[in-house]
Amino acid sequence: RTYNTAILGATGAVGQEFINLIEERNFPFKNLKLLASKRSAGTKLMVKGKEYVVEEATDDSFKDVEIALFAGGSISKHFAPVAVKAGAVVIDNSSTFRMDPEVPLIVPEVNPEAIKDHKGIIANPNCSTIIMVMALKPLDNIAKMKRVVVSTYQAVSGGGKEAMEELEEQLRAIAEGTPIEPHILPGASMPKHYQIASNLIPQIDVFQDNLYTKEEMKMINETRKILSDDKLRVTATTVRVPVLRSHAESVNVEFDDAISVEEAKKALQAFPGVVVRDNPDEMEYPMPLFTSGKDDVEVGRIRLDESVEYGLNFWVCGDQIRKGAALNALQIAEYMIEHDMI
Ligand code: 11C
Repeated sequence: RTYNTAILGATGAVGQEFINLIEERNFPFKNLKLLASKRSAGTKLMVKGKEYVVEEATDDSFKDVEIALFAGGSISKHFAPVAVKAGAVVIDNSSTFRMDPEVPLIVPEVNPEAIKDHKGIIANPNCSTIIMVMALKPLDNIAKMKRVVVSTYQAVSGGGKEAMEELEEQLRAIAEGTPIEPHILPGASMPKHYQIASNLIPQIDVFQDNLYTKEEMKMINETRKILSDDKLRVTATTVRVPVLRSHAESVNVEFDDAISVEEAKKALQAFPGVVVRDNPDEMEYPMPLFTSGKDDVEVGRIRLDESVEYGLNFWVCGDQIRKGAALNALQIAEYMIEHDMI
């Protein structure tokens, strides 16, 4: 069977990836509605060889829609309840509902069992959280985790299409020797902007009272919710790097029990959506260069943390727009279709 589907935020980086993926994966849509804010309405987009005109999202847009894929942003807050009321299942990539106890927060390979508790909205986690939990879950399955320390190296795509364009402009300006005037990163609405080309920015999203950034707190809180483990200790430092669309993360995990590098590799390799690329003798390890535009998350540099009793270090890379956003959301919809949940 096929499903009336809507994509809200169709013109952004995640929206465009939704379109690429529904074509690539043959997603069973019947009628397709491409929706966006007033600013982008009227844009023409091709899907499976057919031209669609992006419509302005209104309270009437979701009539007869069965699956609503929301690309993210503040627009979700108003339209998610509207779409649910109209009878749609909403898979929402914004941070609005993620920590709501009534809303499942899902990575389909990790906690699909939580989907059944949904009341219309299912939240897609933050990109850096998804990529990390894809590697944590198979390890937690074999040795109980007690503490995670993560430092991220996040691509500019997390800041949207404009941030990607800003990096490309700045790289051109450096090559041509022309002046650079940053205007997007670390955040378009922030009072100051910093150059990203040839630089690192240790601020993603706004600072909180505890001096962590909101991105860091998302990694901490969302990881606990997805793994259903309130006691798991997580600490994070999140950094923007001059990479276009694949996040990388250095992760240190402490366990209650012993775990060997071989056991970890075996568990990671067997986990769907994870590829182990780890061969120091051949200088083989994950890099954004390999994971950009790809579905799988790659893990490497797996080694014991010799400073603690039971600990591992590893390095994980994953495409921010695919597994970190649109692919994970679409996989949630596919899972629900497969299990007669829609
Ligand atoms: C970034 N993680 O890399 C952010 C983007 O909560 O979905 C996604 C923000 C979110 O800037």
